Amino acid sequence: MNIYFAGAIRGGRDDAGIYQQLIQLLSIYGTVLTEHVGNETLLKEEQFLSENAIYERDMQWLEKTDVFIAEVSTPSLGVGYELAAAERLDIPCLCLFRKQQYKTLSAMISGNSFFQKQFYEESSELLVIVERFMKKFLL
Ligand code: 6IA
Repeated sequence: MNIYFAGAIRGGRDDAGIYQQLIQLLSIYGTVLTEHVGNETLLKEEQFLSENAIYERDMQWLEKTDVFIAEVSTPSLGVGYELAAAERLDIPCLCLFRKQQYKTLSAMISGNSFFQKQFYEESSELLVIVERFMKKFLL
């Protein structure tokens, strides 16, 4: 199973630790195409790719994606774009949002019934959330 994980890069790296945890959890179920999102070393290697190469590669990965998971607590133009692209391709999407004071999820995500949403407070909740979502796609 090909899994596309999306999380903020230029949007801000405050949640990078959570991305890394999620990628580890998701790796149990299949190939995470976008491992670099949670890995600073792999991200540094991306510096050698042109902006267009990054865009084209990510869009090609989306074409072969079975399941899309986005951590959307840190707002990111790139993640928003990828979510819209995943919706166009009819890929099942789960959006994870950490509840925080003064922060609310964009209505373009929370108001769109195509996207499944899960709200959490602690990263320790993610194991059960991911398990519940992923088991629907296991044969
Ligand atoms: O707008 P953002 O940068 O926050 O968008 C993040 C999202 O777009 C992630 O989910 C990625 O899948 C994708 N994305 C954005 N930038 C990159 C990238 N390198 N490499 C791979 N995917 C990306 C950016 C340059 C890097 C050296 C900082």
